[in-house]
Amino acid sequence: MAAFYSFLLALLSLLLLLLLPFSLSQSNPPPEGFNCSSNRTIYPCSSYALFRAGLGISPLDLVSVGDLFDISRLMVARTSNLSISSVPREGQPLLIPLTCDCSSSYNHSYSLVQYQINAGDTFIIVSSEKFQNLTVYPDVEFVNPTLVPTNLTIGVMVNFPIFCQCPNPGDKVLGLVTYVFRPSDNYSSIASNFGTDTKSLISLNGPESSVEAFSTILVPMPQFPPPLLKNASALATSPAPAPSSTTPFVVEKKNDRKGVIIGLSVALGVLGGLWLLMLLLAGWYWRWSSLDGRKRRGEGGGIGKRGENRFENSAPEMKLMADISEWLDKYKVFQIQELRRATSDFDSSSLIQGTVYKGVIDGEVFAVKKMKWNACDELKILQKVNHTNLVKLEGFCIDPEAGTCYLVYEYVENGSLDSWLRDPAAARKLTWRARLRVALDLAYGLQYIHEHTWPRVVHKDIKTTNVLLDAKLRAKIANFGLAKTGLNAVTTHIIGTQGYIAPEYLSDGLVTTKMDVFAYGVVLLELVSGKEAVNEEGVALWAEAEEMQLSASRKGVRVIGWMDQAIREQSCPVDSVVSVVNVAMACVQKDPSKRPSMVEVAYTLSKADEMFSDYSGDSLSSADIVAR
Ligand SMILES: *[C@@H]1O[C@H](CO)[C@@H](O)[C@H](O)[C@H]1NC(C)=O
Ligand SMILES: *[C@@H]1O[C@H](CO)[C@@H](O)[C@H](O)[C@H]1NC(C)=O
Ligand SMILES: CC(=O)N[C@H]1CO[C@H](CO)[C@@H](O)[C@@H]1O
Repeated sequence: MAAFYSFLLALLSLLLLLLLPFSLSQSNPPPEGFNCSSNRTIYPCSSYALFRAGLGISPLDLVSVGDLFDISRLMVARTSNLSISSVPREGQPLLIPLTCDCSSSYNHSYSLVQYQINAGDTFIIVSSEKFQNLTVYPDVEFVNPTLVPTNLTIGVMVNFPIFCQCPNPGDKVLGLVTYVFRPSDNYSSIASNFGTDTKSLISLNGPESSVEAFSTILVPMPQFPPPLLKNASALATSPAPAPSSTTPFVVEKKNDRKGVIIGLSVALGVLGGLWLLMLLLAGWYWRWSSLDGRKRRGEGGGIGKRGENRFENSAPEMKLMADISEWLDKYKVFQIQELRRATSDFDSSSLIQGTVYKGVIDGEVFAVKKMKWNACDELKILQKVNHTNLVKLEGFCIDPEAGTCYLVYEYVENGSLDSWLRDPAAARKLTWRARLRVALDLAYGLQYIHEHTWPRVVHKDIKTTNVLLDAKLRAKIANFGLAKTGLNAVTTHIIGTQGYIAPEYLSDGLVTTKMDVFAYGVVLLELVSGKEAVNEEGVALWAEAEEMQLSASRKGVRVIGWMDQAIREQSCPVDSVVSVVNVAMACVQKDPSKRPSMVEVAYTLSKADEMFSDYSGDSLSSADIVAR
């Protein structure tokens, strides 16, 4: 009998062993995190996380905490009941606003935060130390299926799924706070810290005895600020300005344009403020839809393979309550009436292009871009950047009734580079010297966002339609609408999309600064050739250029035919043109690691520019180019 049982046991173990690999390979939901629950409010919703400033290696000052969660210092200050200039003490509780969404593929609710991997980072270190256990690594692996956790490349963007949950429809709460239960905590102290009761904690999280140290629990927040933060603000250290080494504005020189608007005082109602924060945060989704030729080239789709896009389909329809009439951080908040007056009620005579209108306010000209409210995501990026070669955002306006949002930019007189290159008369005015300057301006602008912002900003949509020329034909990069957020949806196979998009992004959805370098290389090729990034047959310019370089060695006459007629007519130094083509070809290499950084590009091009100064007047000839 005993022999029979042991036989049975052995059989069972064998079965188990055989089955195990199958059960492991199935994508079961990760063990942690909160399940989406059918009786919750429709996702997404506004939620919060309690973060403690400066614990271990996690950030201390408001700017760095904001950077970690991809929100502004102002938002962190607002939801943490602190003044914007305050410096939190170590361990001070901060309330981080999140947009909580349900992923139907995992049946878990998360707020995805993008994080760029630095040296020494692992999923475990970042989730347990930087994000203080607000998420755990199995879930991180789960939402980043294409990344190998043991082989993370520095600079790669990773989604960290911060745990969160939406309240039940009937609950009278402002939101649920994701709270990491510390060994010294108990339900009654947490309840009194958030102005709630232990009963609600038990019903949300089960009995206190079942909660393990450093696991996450949900705490309802019936009022703002919760008692915890009322006390905390009293303890906050004096209003010394945030240390400048951590602000993203250190490198560039501030120019005192009269349009620069600095205002700090904010008089938002608390509720209105929270709604605005939610609004600004919730824009994972937005896509740029004006000013460009994407429609013309069928470029609308893009690539939908990446983890972050799983959450992009459920655009929230939130009612906007904010009636904002004061200054918000660095930006002027415009009134809708003001913008209507400025643009003759958005009359077609004021239309510049797409949904961008020219508006005159107090004698100063602005460009006003009209978009759906969730498009305001661009604000988040733009408030981190300030450079002469980037189009400057001056302010914004939210029209809650229409659900629209307006971004107000400096007006850049001479329109897009694209329109200059396509019009033969204009292209002639854009001399080689001017083109070289444009190339340098763009290189400086990109170098700035790649090297001097943290986390690094990747523009993701560099192309000639997003390059604007000012009165002196100096270039400025516009449209940060796609920056750091994903493209969406399905059209992977449209050839036209490949015009500016780096191969590794197409195949793996990799977002790094090197994808901007690639697109920049294409812009250089356009500057030299005057051609579009994709021709009528759908062949990418960079592919054509590669071919041209090959045929050049076989003495093809095509090289000269390939150059822009408008600059061929003018005399210009051959060396300078050739070095720009060389830089362009280096930028469009298929292997991203072989592409130069924008620092190197800017250096090389400035040499080409110097070459121009020494230029004595040799004109370009076919023999010269073919010989090289
Ligand atoms: C996160 O949890 C681990 C235990 O799982 C703990 O050792 C660590 O200190 C926690 N991190 C923070 C920042 O509290
Ligand atoms: C790690 O990643 C790099 C680049 O992504 C790749 O070349 C290398 O083969 C990978 N190594 C392992 C052990 O997977
Ligand atoms: C800086 C700030 O917003 N402080 C507020 C914190 O909360 C208390 C109580 O509601 C307010 O009186 C403070 O003004």
